[in-house]
Amino acid sequence: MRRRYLILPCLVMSVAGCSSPTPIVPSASASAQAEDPTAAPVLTISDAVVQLPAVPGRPAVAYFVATPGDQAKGKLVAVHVDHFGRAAMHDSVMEGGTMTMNPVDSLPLDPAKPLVFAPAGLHVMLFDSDNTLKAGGTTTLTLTLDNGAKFTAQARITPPGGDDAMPGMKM
Ligand SMILES: [Cu+2]
Repeated sequence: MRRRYLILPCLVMSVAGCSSPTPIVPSASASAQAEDPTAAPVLTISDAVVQLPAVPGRPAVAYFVATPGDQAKGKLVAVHVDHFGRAAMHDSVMEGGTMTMNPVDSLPLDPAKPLVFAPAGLHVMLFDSDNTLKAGGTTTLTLTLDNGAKFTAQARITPPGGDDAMPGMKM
């Protein structure tokens, strides 16, 4: 049952040369060949969106849905979005009528429960933009699990306020 845990970091590393010795796990390459390439992915990302800030220099925010596959285990520990220097997972909670945000270090994967990042809930704050992204474009969202496995998706860039926002419209 630990197969997938061992294989995915190997795939990620293959760019840098997976043929290098892996003394920690001698059976890793054999298991990789036995892996069914049509097997359901551990994590499927959908509805990925990066919402640009209303005020330049303020953080952007990313939303998406990450659906764990039947074999999923471990934790989501990091999110990266291309063109941003730093990303942080947050959760929004109501406290005394005020919405506040708490940092989230990790989220356990549960096959029965999609991780929904959406307004007023879980979200990803994006800092240190290189200011090249424009509404209507796309960028790459990367999720990293605690075992080092990475999953990517293309995220749509939306204007401040999301798809419904029109130029000059106050949200
Ligand atoms: Cu936040």
